[in-house]
Amino acid sequence: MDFQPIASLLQESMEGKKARIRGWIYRTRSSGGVAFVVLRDSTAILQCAVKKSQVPEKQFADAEKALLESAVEVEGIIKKDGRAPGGFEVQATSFRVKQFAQVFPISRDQSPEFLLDVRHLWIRSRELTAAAKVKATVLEAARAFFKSRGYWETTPPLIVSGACEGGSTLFDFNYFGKKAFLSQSAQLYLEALIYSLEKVYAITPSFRAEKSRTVRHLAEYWHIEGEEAYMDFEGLLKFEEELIAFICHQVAKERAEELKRLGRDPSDLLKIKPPFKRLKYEEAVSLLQKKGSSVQFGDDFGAEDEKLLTEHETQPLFVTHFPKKIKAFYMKQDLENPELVFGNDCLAPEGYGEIIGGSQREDDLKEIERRLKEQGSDPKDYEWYLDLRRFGSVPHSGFGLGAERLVRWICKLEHIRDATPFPRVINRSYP
Ligand code: NSS
Repeated sequence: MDFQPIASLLQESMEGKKARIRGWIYRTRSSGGVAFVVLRDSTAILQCAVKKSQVPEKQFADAEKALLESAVEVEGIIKKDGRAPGGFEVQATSFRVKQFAQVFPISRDQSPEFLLDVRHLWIRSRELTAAAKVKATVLEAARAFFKSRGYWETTPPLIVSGACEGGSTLFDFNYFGKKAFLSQSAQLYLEALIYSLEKVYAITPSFRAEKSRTVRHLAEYWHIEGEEAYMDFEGLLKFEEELIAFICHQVAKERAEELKRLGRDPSDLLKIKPPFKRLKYEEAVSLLQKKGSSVQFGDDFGAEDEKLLTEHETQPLFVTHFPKKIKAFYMKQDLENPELVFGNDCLAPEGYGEIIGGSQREDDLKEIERRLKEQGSDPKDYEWYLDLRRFGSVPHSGFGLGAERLVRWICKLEHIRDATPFPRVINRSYP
């Protein structure tokens, strides 16, 4: 008989059937000749009642002795039991310990810093496991959505020679004696790829030397980026909202258990529905001022502003038409109002804030050279990128979605670090 996933045993029809499971000890206690050992596998937890009279003597002694996280194989009969977690238990006929674990360093009420030091063990927790499964489904759904729209998945480089999002958050390193950087965004490379593939996306790590500690910044995060030839700003916003809605629906359908464990009602996600509300930057500034923010036209929104804008919303919303001065050189200017650009942020509701940054791209060579100079960059550093405007330039648009930002909102996580197994934040690269 093969080992069975625990989740497959937690149903009425299994009552009285034989079970063979393996996992790790999640909880354990013994009383009056019975060891109650709760086992955890990747799917669920299940209590095993190991009775002294039902198993060989040595196995009972092992069941009493084995500590948390010991690796165990159990055979027995499934019984309904209202007192057991999940409503079922296994009455063991065999209990084999594969490895006796040492005393597990994690117990209740430990500090966040300590839990980060033992992150390699803490990722076994049920909450982090649930968030990891949601993230896997988010990535799978994103790929499925791009595929349904005829996009090609591509593999842009992570070692790069220039900035995409400005120099202040670049990590540099010695690359065969020359300075090189870790990529902040695949955008410029995706732009190069549209001339052959037209619709492209990439899911890659992006790196940002974020010098402050916040609940929504990582130094290394997974970036879901798309770029499409001939797509205008309107088409871009539609694509973004449909992508977000599709991902939310897939996660609600496939990960309902995990969402509930994390405190998210899956029906919240099923209600996410385009079109999302749109606010021009200027309107957003007045709204914020009315709500008491000190933000002025020309300021970038901080986390607090985004919270004010979204805390009472249940749907994501777009902020569009930002002032040129606060946005990257590659965003196309609004010809009706040349101080503004066709850029957008998509903000998650309930106070979570920005999850996407996107824009229609400037496709005119002269204009983009001018913008580079304005922001203090030397167009010579972007020669290859400018070639894209010399040879067959067409209107195009694209965006970047932060996977952990999205997972944070979907899973209602307090801190973005729990949307990734080994978070990289300021001063931490261990474990
Ligand atoms: O800087 S962005 O707003 N835009 C870009 O990088 C574009 N070059 C993307 C593109 O058009 N292809 O970042 C995009 C998203 C942003 O909305 C966040 O969701 C996420 O990337 N992001 C981050 N997530 C986690 N940690 C940090 N530090 C972070 N920075 C951005």
